[in-house]
Amino acid sequence: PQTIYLSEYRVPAYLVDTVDLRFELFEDGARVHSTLAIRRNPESEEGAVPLELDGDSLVLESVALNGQDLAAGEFEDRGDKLIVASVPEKFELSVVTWIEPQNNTRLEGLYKSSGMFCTQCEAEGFRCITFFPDRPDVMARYKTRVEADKSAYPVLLSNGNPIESGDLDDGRHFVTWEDPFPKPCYLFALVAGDLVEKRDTFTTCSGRDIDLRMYVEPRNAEKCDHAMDSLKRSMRWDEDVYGREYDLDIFMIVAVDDFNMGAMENKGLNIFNSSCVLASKETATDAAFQRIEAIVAHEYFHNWSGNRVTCRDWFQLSLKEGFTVLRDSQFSADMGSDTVKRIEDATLMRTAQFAEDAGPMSHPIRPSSYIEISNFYTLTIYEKGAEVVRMIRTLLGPELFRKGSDLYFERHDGQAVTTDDFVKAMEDASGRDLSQFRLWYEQAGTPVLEVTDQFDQGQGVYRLTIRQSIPDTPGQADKKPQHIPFALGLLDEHGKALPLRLSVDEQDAPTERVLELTDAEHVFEFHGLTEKPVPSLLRHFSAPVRVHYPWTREQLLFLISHDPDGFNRWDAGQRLAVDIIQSLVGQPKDTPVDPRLVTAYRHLISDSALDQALVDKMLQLPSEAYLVELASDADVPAIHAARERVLKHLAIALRDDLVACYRRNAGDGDYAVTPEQVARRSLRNTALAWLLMINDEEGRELALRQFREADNMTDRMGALRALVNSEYEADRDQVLGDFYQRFQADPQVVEQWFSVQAASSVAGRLGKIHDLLAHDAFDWRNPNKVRSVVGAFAGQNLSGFHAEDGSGYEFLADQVCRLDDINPQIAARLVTPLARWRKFAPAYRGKMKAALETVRDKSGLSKDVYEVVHKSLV
Ligand code: B3K
Ligand code: ZN
Repeated sequence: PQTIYLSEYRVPAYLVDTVDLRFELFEDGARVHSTLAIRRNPESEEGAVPLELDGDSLVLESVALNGQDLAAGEFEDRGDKLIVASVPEKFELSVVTWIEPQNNTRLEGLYKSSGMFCTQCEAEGFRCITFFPDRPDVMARYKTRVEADKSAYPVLLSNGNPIESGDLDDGRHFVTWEDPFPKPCYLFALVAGDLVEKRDTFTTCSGRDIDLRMYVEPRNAEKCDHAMDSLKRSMRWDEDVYGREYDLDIFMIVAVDDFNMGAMENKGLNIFNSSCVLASKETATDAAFQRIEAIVAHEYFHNWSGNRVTCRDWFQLSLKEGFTVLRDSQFSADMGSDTVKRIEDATLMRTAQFAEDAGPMSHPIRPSSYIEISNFYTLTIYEKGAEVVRMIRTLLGPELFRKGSDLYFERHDGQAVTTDDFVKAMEDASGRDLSQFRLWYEQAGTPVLEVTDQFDQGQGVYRLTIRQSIPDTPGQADKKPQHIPFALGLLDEHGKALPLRLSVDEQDAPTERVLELTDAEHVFEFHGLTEKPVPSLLRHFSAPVRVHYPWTREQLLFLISHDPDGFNRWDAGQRLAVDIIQSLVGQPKDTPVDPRLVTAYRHLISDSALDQALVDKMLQLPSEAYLVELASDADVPAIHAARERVLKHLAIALRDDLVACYRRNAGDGDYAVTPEQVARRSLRNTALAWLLMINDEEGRELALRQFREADNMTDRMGALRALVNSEYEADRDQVLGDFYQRFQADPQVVEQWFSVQAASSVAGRLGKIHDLLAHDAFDWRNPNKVRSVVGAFAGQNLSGFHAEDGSGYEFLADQVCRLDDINPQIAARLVTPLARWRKFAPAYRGKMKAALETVRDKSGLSKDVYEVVHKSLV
């Protein structure tokens, strides 16, 4: 396969002004008539070169230039390219292709999902529909006529506004849609199906009424309210916080069951994975409600950050994704708790993005090459990209950042631009120099900050030394220091926040500062202190970096109860727990657990005056995945055992406190997804889970009762998960059976049922995983099902996956090979846990590598899987 380089970017030789599409949809295929108004690009130096259009899996029926059919020698159909050697400066090209959506299992381009037609064009799916210059810097106005059987497909949708509709012969009908905004083809969408419509309206800040519509299968009609409410909140928030008003008269959301990722921001017609949009309290957990709100917001926010201003090329993906993730994260923080959202974001970064950044696929947020762009929809592009934009906001302050965002949208409206254009707008609006900051876009790897300190009693000066280094990553060594905003505070022995005086005579110094690191080493001096303070470092996770500081357990215990910054209280708790668990890895079973952890947890559980949402986060021990990320030569079963040992130790010591916590948090009144209720449900589910870890009879009864009496999925799933992870085998089988009986008609709930088993180190043994794959409800062509069994096993059931005999690795390799022929995008995601083989202890490494080699040797390997496997084996 071919590698594509950013350095080889050239402006397109030809531009497309308008696209006129006509889709004839049938059961055995679809005919696509496309007429493009094309002209030579005045900005291209290439001149009168042949016209090249991209294609993939198309059957070409005819090509005409200015209405004249082209003869065989006048064009060349190379499969992946349609080439017309000689074209005038300005012309109309008409192409007819035949495609087979019903056989499209890759779910790219036009395909069928539960009987309806739908599309996914980002990044390069439009070329599976018709021949086209499939690159985001070719922006055109689209008119789309959809024709299909009227009774099977009463609803026919595309981007923009409907301008015409009517009946045709043979029981068929058509609707024509027109999108007034020029767009790249990756934002094209089409839907045809037998769907129910849910309507609402939103009045924009300038008083325009927008028609809001959701289209879902009839059985899901009652699961739309939450997404619709989330949409309205997002629309209002984007006006209030970013000054962005919606531009079309209609905004549509469609739910489909078979979808490669979460959702897609097609202009005016967002298409969602059903699991990321449909919710009722009976079928969706609190976490799902929150995820839906965030994804609805994310896709809506793309209307400006992505659609009105789009990417010049796919190397600029983080331009829209990083900025939009930041926007949705700010939105979620505003809808709930700032601290809790920050804890969730930092956890994802530190657990999964840091791992990616240290692995074989490590890449900067603006990569400089790729083989398959689908492999670059990563945590780095999305989450680290958002952290980078967040740092710009921290450096500029909220007002100047908003000024920069306004300038960016105004300057580039209707254009396809680069991450550099974004940074330039921020610089121009603020007057700040971000030249060194741009290294965040070019250099991969997670910066490491080594922090040491020293107190000069005589002078009353506290000296903080911070050394920055960035590890080598594939293709990048000897990196330059980056520009890092580093937020900190200092506490005295009573926990009082001290003024941070950077000079002896500084008056009214603040108690929190953002230091700017630009050199490999900095020494900061804080004056006017009488004793050595306790530092509270990298508050709010002010940069996506690792901080190493020789904290003592006393200091961490002190910060857990005294840091005025909620985020860093949580962080101190995590560091303490990590330290304690790490010290037990590989140690004899009777090695004592530091009793101070029990004291700290007892205090947390029983203090109802504390913010319960924060308490709930603080009670969660660092995950196995995080502990693995922190380790080198990771021995997963040993890490699993040490963590479980601490968990059980805590559960035994705090048994009565857990029961009290459970009872104190029981009963919410009417179910609502408020931060307060979410925290209560989560706390009592944590209490249940811990009680069942130690075979507590009262816990077992509470769990069985909660399972039976629950009126919402959070409670039901909390009880189910606790029982599934317990040693009460008969109860486990009983509740799993009941659960399936009750919800078997609901695919989204069946997915949860699969994953609670596959992710369990107790219930998810390999034999069980094979049973799940053989289950009637399992379907290899449905990405959610694959993720909920194979993905959950390899990604969450770490001790099962890393079984010492290597059976988990062989299993994953087999499934990846099998899936590669069906859906290469999903197969390439699934192979990631194996690709990280270098991270693990020698006994595991060799077996992982061998499994990876069997994938490498599969015949007809897709370029998606090829890229991941080869980069990991070099
Ligand atoms: N932009 C889409 C992701 C498309 C992924 C293509 N493989 C969803 C989003 O980020 O909003
Ligand atoms: Zn996005």
